[in-house]
Parts: sequence; C-alpha cells; structure tokens
Amino acid sequence: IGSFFQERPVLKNPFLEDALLRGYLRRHLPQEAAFSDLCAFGERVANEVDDWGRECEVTPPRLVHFDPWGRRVDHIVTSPAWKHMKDLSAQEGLVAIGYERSFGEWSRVYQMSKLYIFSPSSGLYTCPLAMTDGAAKVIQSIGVSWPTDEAYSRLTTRQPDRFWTSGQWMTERQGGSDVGSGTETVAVPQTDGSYKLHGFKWFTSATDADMTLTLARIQDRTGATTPGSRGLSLFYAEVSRDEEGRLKGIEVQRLKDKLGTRQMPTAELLLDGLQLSEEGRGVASIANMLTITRIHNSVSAAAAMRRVVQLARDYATRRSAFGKPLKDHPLHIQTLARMEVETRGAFLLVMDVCRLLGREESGMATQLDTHLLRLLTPVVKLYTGKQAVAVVSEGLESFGGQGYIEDTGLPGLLRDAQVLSIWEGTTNVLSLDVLRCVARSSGMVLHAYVTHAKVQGASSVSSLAPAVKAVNSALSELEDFVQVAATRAPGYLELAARD
Ligand code: MFK
Ligand code: FAD
Repeated sequence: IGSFFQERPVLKNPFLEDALLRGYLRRHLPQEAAFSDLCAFGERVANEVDDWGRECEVTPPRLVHFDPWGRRVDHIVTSPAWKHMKDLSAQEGLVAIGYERSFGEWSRVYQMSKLYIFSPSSGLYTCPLAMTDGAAKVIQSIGVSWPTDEAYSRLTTRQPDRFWTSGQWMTERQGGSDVGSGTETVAVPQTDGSYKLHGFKWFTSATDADMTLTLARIQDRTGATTPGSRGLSLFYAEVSRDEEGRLKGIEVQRLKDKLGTRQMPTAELLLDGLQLSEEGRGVASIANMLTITRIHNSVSAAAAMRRVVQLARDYATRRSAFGKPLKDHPLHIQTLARMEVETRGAFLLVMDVCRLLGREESGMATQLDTHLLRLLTPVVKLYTGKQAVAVVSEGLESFGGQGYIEDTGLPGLLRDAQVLSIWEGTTNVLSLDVLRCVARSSGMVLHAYVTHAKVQGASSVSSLAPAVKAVNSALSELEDFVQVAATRAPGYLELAARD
C-alpha cells in the first residue's frame, strides 16, 4: 500500500490559535481571570471535549418507544458523551456566566467567547445551551417568582447535578415562520389555575430537556380560541417522568431523520397536561428568547468558520502538492485569506452584538445601544448563517478529497452549518424582522446604526429624516408591489411554468 501517509490536520487550543479573539479581548476585557479561564478551557476543548463531540456524532440519540414488557416509555437514549457535555456546560458556566455578570457589561462577551471556542467541538450541545439561556432570559424578564424561580436557578447554576436545560417548542406543522397563524395547540384551563395543553409540536430540538417554553391558545369556557398571534400565550412546562420512567403528559412521536445536527435529538411531540407559567402575549414574550438564541446561532456560525479556517491553515503546512507545501502556493493562500476575511468580519459583528447585549443587561445601554441591538440581532443572524455555509463549504475544498470523507469529521461541519440559516428564523423571515423593527421604531434603529457607524452628516435625527422617509415610502411601495403582483402582474410561479 506504499509508504506515504498524509498527516491529519491537528486541532490546537482554539483560544491560543485565535489571534483575533485574543486581541479583541485584550482591548475590551483585559482581565487575567478571563484569559486564564479561556486558555484552560481551550486546552480542554482540544484535548478532551472534541473527542466527545465526535462521539455524539457517531452515536446519535435514539428513541425507545416501549419497555421490554410493552409499556410506552418514550425514552430518548443519548450517548455518554452527550451527558458529559451537560455536566461540562454547568461546570464551565456556559450559561451561568451571562447571569453572574462578574465582568459587568463584558460578561456576555466573555460567555460568548467561551461558547465560540466550544461550539464546533460541542456535538451541537450549544443548541440546548442556547435555548437554556433564552429561557432564563424570558423568566428573568417576566420576573422570577414561583414556580419558575426554581427553574431559573437550575438553568443558571454551575452545579452539574442541579443543572437543567430548556427546550423552545414553537414550530407546528402549519407554521414555523408563521407561528401566529400556524399554532393549533390549545390550553384548557383547569380548576387549580393551571392549564392542560393539547397539541402537536413538529420540531423540538434537544428533546431530552428538563423544561420547555412553548406557545398555545387558551380556550374560553365555550371552547373557543382567538385566532392569529393575538391568541397565543406563553407556557412553562417541566418535562418529568413517573416512577416507572414514563414521560408525564408528553408522547414522543418519532425522532427526525436530519441532514445534520444528528448528534442531538429533534422530535415530534404530542403534548398534554402541562403547567402554565405566563398568560397572554405569547409571541412578544418569547421574543426575548429569540434574541438570545439568534445571538447564540451567530456565535456558532462564526465559530464554524473559524474552526474550518484553523484546520485548513494547519493542513496547508502538512500537505504538499506540485513539489511544495500548500502554504507556499499563492492561489491556495489567497483562498484561505478570503475565508479568513469573512471569518473576521463575522466575528467582529457577532462580538459587537454580544457587547450590546451585555450593556443592555447591566443597565449601561444608551437608547442608541438598545436600538442597535434590536436592529443588528436579525442582521447578524441572517448574515452569519448564510456565510457559515459558504465558508465551511470552501473550507472543505481546501482539504481536497479528504474534506468529503466522513470519518475525518469535516463533512459534519458543513451539515451542521446548513441549519444555521433555517432555524431561529429563515433569512427572509429575519429580513422582514429588520423591516419590522425599522417600521415600529419609526426609523430610530436606522438612526442608531448611522450614528454608530459615524456616517458623515448623520449625527442628528433631523439629518436622517430623508432616510427615514425613504424607508417608510419603500415599505409602502413594497406593500403596493405585493398587491400588484397578487392581482395583475404574471407571478413568478406562472412565468416559471411557461415553456
Ligand atoms: C447553535 C445555536 C442554536 C440556536 C438554538 C436552535 C434551537 C431552536 C431551533 C428553533 O428554530 S426554535 C423556533 C424559532 N422560531 C422562529 O424563530 C420563528 C420565526 N418567525 C418569526 O420570527 C416571525 O417574525 C414571528 C413569529 C415573530 C412573527 O409573529 P407575528 O405574531 O406575526 O409578529 P408581530 O405581530 O409582528 O409581532 C408580535 C409581537 O412580537 C410584537 O410586539 P408588540 O405586540 O408589543 O408590538 C412584536 O414587536 C414582537 N416581536 C416580533 N419579533 C420580535 C419582536 N420583538 C422583539 N424582537 C423580535 N425579533
Ligand atoms: P416555512 O415557514 O414554511 O418557510 C418555507 C420558506 O418560505 C422559507 O424559505 C422561508 O424563508 C420562506 N418564507 C416564509 N415566510 C415568508 C415571508 N413572509 N416572506 C418571504 N419568505 C417567507 N422549531 C422549534 O420551535 N423548536 C425547535 O427546537 C426546533 N428545532 C429545529 C431543529 C432543526 C434541525 C430544524 C431544521 C428546525 C427546527 N425548528 C425548531 C423549526 C424551525 O424553526 C423552522 O423550520 C423554521 O423557523 C422555518 O419554519 P418552517 O419550517 O415552517 O418553514
């Protein structure tokens, strides 16, 4: 078989390998404690956690519907590595740091830096962590009181034996983007003030969670519900089992067979008998969760780009072609440099949004910061989600044929990147969210952006009046366009169907 064997690309400490991350933190968070923690965690990620991540991929979760005696149990069996990830997440404070706020306004930047070096090795455990963080945020914003005080303390603890993760069960068969019209789940009031939920949730990720936040329509005494998003309320539910291990009030229909994110269970669920925590204004209430999970999504997207670039850079020193290492081929280096530029751009945008989140949560945010956070959250999610697919795909090519080989671990990076533009709001839905926040703030989010970007002559609201007017008229033109397209113009679908 010959004597040549190619050296594999080696994952080194992702914190020490990332000059941009270290430089960013040196400028903004020059704390020895944060540096030494990130350095030690980076070591752990390279030497221990990455192998667990791989184990999560090769030992995906499976659903056991029945026990040996035929009783329905709906056990989701996960790998030991997936369980290690849960303990590690608590120990390392991957959610807790955001709530302890030891570094004041920079706490979110510190937390997200840890998640950034963890994400590509996490076996997608960043998914339950994102939802856990989002749930803690929602509970905190509603007001931590019974019965969610216990949940909040478990979601934000560093003690592995107390740590809980949360789900975010919104999507139903009729609507994932349009949950307002698509949600059929009803909540039936009980005499003790709680509610029983009846419905079918079509996508529920990390279904082994300990609790969830979900949406449903409250039935009145006649059984009627209010349609649309005004009829939706937010519910808190604990996912518990009886003494015989059976899930209480939940049936798991099946686990989904997915392109990627195979490390983590995504189920279809029938709900029943869950407890209400918050009534009314479901979509507006869960929006706090969406902000957090969309920021996590962006962190994971930038992290996927960084990981593939790190590995590709290392590989370029180990692989030779046409008589010299890849690193000495200018065209190959140009390709890597382009990936590096995209990765750096994504990283800086993501970290700026984390910075704004940290400022808002520590009471330091100006009104400009708050507007900016609202505007940039959908922008950073939609941009980095798309770019991650492009950069990771390019990255795979830089390993040649080996980039396509399953047990190198590389193809999983691309599969997992593909979901980043779909869940937590597709690109188009987030584009519309940008328009929503422009319209609802009467253009103030744009004013904040222009001020922030220090565009010449945009230092006062009045100087922005023409821009705001243009946006408003563009919005009404868009509506006119939709009307015209719907009534008179030949639609794209009709055109596409013509010979
Ligand atoms: C690795 C990291 C992984 C991350 C975790 C992944 C696991 C989870 C995977 C999931 O995919 S969970 C499901 C995610 N689902 C979505 O993201 C839904 C996408 N669809 C939307 O975002 C729609 O725009 C939306 C459902 C919000 C539209 O609903 P409506 O009811 O038609 O919107 P409407 O009437 O404009 O707004 C209702 C209220 O919500 C308004 O408040 P007010 O009543 O007070 O005016 C809005 O201002 C508010 N709102 C809507 N979007 C908001 C928001 N507020 C703040 N931020 C937003 N983004
Ligand atoms: P649709 O809304 O049917 O969208 C189809 C297409 O139409 C998209 O291209 C979209 O951009 C476009 N579109 C829709 N509306 C508009 C519009 N107004 N203007 C222009 N274009 C539009 N959901 C949960 O609630 N919890 C979970 O844990 C969860 N986990 C998931 C895990 C995975 C692996 C995946 C793939 C999905 C998960 N989801 C989860 C569901 C996910 O959030 C939805 O699939 C997503 O929000 C899109 O909704 P949809 O599937 O109904 O697509």
